[in-house]
Order: sequence, then structure tokens, then C-alpha cells
Amino acid sequence: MHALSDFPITRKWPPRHPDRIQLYSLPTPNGVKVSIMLEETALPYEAHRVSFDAQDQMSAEFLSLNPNNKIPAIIDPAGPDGRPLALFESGAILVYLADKSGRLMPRDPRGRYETLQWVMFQMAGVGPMFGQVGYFHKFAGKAYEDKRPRDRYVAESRRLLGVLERRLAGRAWIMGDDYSIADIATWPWVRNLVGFYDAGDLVGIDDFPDVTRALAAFVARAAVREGLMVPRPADPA
Ligand SMILES: N[C@@H](CCC(=O)N[C@@H](CS)C(=O)NCC(=O)O)C(=O)O
Repeated sequence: MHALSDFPITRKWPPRHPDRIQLYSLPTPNGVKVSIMLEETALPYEAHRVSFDAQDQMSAEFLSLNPNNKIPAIIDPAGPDGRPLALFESGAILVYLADKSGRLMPRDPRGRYETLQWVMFQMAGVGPMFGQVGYFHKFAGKAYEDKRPRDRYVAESRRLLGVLERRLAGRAWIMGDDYSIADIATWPWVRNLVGFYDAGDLVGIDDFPDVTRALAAFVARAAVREGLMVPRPADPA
């Protein structure tokens, strides 16, 4: 597709600023990864709200961009070849925006692959496992009498927190002194686990002081505080 208007999603969420990156999202732990990255890098963007209440993620227009019916997704009107580039999966979007901006990812190949490794660790482990804790502790699964599924995900989440804790020993951030997309991928999920899911006691978060310290440093960042609010109420539905 050669123009933004070629993308069917733009019929449901018309761009007001077609020259900016179009973000389709909600302030969930996966959604805010991308808005935080956009705020950190100051890349111009326009946010559109994908309402789960309205099942927007199942609409034909949304599915035309992400057949996996999940936020976040983006269209960059100025992709690497100058043509629009559409992307879903928050990890892929973080890598793309790091490459586009030249920020928040080491330039040397060794550091780059190490950062990707921790982004993958979040995508394949932290996100899916913490999400299951949410399901069995806060949402429908909490009514199940059999606590074995919940306990399994709690134990796995504790194990993952332990991996992060050991990684952070003597490091400010996951990649050391430099804040990176590995942090942007990870900390929204830890924040969600102890905040929205209210599972801090369940996973024993106090046993992970370096995790708690890095999370506090993350949420203190101005760009993070901004990104956590996107889409804002004034953004078009
Ligand atoms: N691996 C995907 C996961 C995205 C995801 O799970 N998004 C959730 C919100 S955090 C969603 O859109 N859920 C809507 C649905 O499943 O219908 C990513 O990181 O982008």
C-alpha cells in the first residue's frame, strides 16, 4: 500500500495528522509500551482509542491491520522505504521505533542482540505469565475453587521476577546504565502485576528489591507518566 488512505483501518479511525505515526491502542501494559516509546523518542504520533467495550478490536477495519485482534498496532506513514509501514506486536513495534529513532537500543551488535534477548524474555515470559496471574487472581478465574492453576502462574511469575532481580544486581536498568526498550517492554507489566492486578503480596514482591527500585525509577520518568495516559480522553474513538 502506498498511501495511508489505502489502509481500511483509516476509515474507522480517520487520521487528523496523516504525516504522523498512527497508534491504535489503549492504556494496557502492552499498549503503553508503544506510547511510552513514542513519548521517550518524541516521534510525532496520533493516538486512536480501540475500545474493548465496543469490541473495536474485532472490527473488520482493525483486523485488516492486526489479524490477531490485539492492541497495540501502528502505521508509520513514512516507513523505511518511504512507503507506509503497518506493524502489530508490541515487541516488534519497539524494535522498529528504536531503529527509526536511533534511540533506546545499543548500536553495537552485541548490545543490540542482548537487548533483543530481554525484549523476547518479556514478550514470551513476563507478559503471558503475569497476564495469567491477573486472570486467576483478579478476573474470572478467581472464582475457581481449584487454586492449582493460579498457584502455577504465581510460581512462574515469582521465578521470572527472580530472573529480573538477579539481572538488576549492580545495574540501574536491564541493560546496565542505559535505559532501553527492554525496560519499556518489562516495567509496564511489573507495574500492572502489583498495581492493577493487586498481586504484589501474592507474588511476594518485597522479595525483589531491585525490581521494585527499577520500577519506581521507570514510573518517575516524565515520558512514562505521559505514555501511561495514552490514548487520552480527548483522542478520537
Ligand atoms: N503479544 C501481543 C499481546 C497484545 C495483547 O495481549 N493485547 C491485549 C491488551 S494488553 C488485547 O488487545 N486484548 C484484546 C483481545 O484479546 O481481544 C503484544 O505484545 O502486542
